[in-house]
Amino acid sequence: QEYTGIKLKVLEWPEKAKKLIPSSLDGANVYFVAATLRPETMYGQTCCFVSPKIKYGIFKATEGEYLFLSDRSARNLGFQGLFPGWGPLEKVAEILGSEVIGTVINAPLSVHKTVRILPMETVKATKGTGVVTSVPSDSPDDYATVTDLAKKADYYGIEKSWAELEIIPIISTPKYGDLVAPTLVQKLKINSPKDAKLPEAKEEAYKEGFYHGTMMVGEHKGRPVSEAKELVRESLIASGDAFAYAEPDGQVISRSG
Ligand code: ZZB
Repeated sequence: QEYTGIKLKVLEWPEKAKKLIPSSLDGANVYFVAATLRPETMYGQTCCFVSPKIKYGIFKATEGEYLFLSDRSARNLGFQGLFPGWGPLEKVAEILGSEVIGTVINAPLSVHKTVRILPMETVKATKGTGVVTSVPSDSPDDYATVTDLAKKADYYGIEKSWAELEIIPIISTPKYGDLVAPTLVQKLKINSPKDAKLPEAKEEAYKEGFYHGTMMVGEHKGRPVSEAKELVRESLIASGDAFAYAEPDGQVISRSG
């Protein structure tokens, strides 16, 4: 799997996390790295998810630049020739997802520039970076999760407003209109982030978005998603806001990728 690793820069840590960040990181930039297959949807980010139960690390990427992701992905990244050295990135801190809930971050390209880290219980430790940026307009899982977070904000220990950023239409489709994910979630009567119909909704949203979607915002407004996808990815990589991230998938990884 070839993912795009989106870098969401930390603007402010919550109090509980501050104690866990080594002082050697004072003045350095730390980025949450979210693995996505849909770079063209980055305009619609409203938050970014971690699993409260997964143990993450902060890893040194280059001088003054650190990445927040799962151990497994840091190991993979170390062998992809993106950063100096060869081998797993150096870990400088270890933090549980639950301890970074509420972190204020910058979401590249997003209409909502400043968003929060929020909890998602269905994040898999074995996929991507364990960090998932949330696009509720086009991802049924994300829509089901933000809806649930807003409904049970107290239970999740968050402020309701963090989960209630406006969901902006970014891709238009013939079948499901301008808000593919909310439309599908309603149509399939999905009412929880653990609903068994979510994989079906995800599959359908992927297909409709890719084959029939048109961009409604950004530099490629009016272009088919199938063309915009690669263009958005390239410009995110060129601006330093993202990098290519290959999932090993059992196969040998070469240095050139
Ligand atoms: C933003 C986004 C916007 C995504 C969208 C999807 C959609 P796949 O196909 O199964 O590989 N994801 C990434 N890592 C994880 C994880 N560890 N646990 C759970 N979900 C994860 O899924 C890749 C997508 O699943 C990624 O792309 C990410 O969410 C999420 F509009 O990033 B995506 C119809 C989907 N739309």
